[in-house]
Amino acid sequence: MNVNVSSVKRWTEDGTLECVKTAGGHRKFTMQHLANYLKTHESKTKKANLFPIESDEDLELSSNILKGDFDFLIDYVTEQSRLCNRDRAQRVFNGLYMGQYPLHQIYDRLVTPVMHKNGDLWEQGEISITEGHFTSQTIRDCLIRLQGIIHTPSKKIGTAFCLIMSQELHDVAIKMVDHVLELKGYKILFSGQMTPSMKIEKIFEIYQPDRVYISITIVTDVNLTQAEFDKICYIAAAHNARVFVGGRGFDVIDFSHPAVEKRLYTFEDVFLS
Ligand code: B12
Repeated sequence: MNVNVSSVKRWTEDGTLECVKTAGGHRKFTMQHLANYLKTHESKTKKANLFPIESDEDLELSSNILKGDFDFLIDYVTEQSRLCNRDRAQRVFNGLYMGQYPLHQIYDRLVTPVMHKNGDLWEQGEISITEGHFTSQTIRDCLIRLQGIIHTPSKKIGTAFCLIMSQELHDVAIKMVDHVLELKGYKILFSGQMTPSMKIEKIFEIYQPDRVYISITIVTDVNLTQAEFDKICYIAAAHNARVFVGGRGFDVIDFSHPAVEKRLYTFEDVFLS
């Protein structure tokens, strides 16, 4: 942060900067402590190094994060995640968050383009299918780890059920929806890939979600997916839960059910929903 140790000590003593004191009296700082501090002291953000600078590559990366050069960051994260360099890809996620980018912007401006680029590279035959999997799984890990350092409100404002359909494996978008809503203060029910619609009414009875977010990317059997979707909407309506939908699958699925509040396109939309 380009400040001397005595300033850091002073800030911890007057409560400006949180820390944990060990039994031996040492101060320990988590990413969360630093993120909270930077959020309320924006002028300091500009001088902060977001991670230890150990090489020219680190310096270039830190400067591109602070400048918000997303073209550079998209290329960098795509490459590092294909190489399974989790720590390097993670630096960008955490660095952007520490640099005060809202989570939904990191998802809209970095993760979505990286996933699309990964798909394009595979389609053009520039990377193998396994490398495509490396990229998407590294990104998934980075998302989860970033969420681990983010402070989510302990007071909940509602319960959101996030799901994808029984034929679907594409769960990165809905995982990001989950995280944005968790940060807003929702308790999240996340059922992951290939959620069966069988006995789903029990979930509504037991957990009583007041919102349902459904992502559909691929539709292999239109009639089946439509029937599952209609069933969920019907049950949601019976439990007064509002439904939000997203994903290209809704180009072919009719979502005009009265339970559906609206179709969302970006993670900013989710944040504002
Ligand atoms: C990663 C990936 C996979 C991974 C998924 C891993 C995982 N855990 O998610 C694996 C390898 C498993 C996979 C499998 C398959 N995949 Co795939 N996959 C992709 C890839 C590269 C990225 C998808 C992704 O996560 N994108 C990131 C999200 C954030 O972006 P998005 O999906 O465009 O969503 C945007 C919006 O729609 C919105 N959004 C999406 N959902 C929601 C929900 C809400 C509530 C909101 C608000 C917004 C929202 O957010 C995004 C922001 O704009 C895409 C390529 C691409 N261009 O997307 C192909 C792609 C989606 N796959 C495709 C295909 C064909 C398949 C397979 C059939 C391949 C095969 N032959 O086996 C299987 C299908 C498996 C199945 N039954 O689901 C096609 C789909 C084409 C089509 N007809 O629609 C694509 C487009 C690739 C291509 N160009 O051919 N895939």
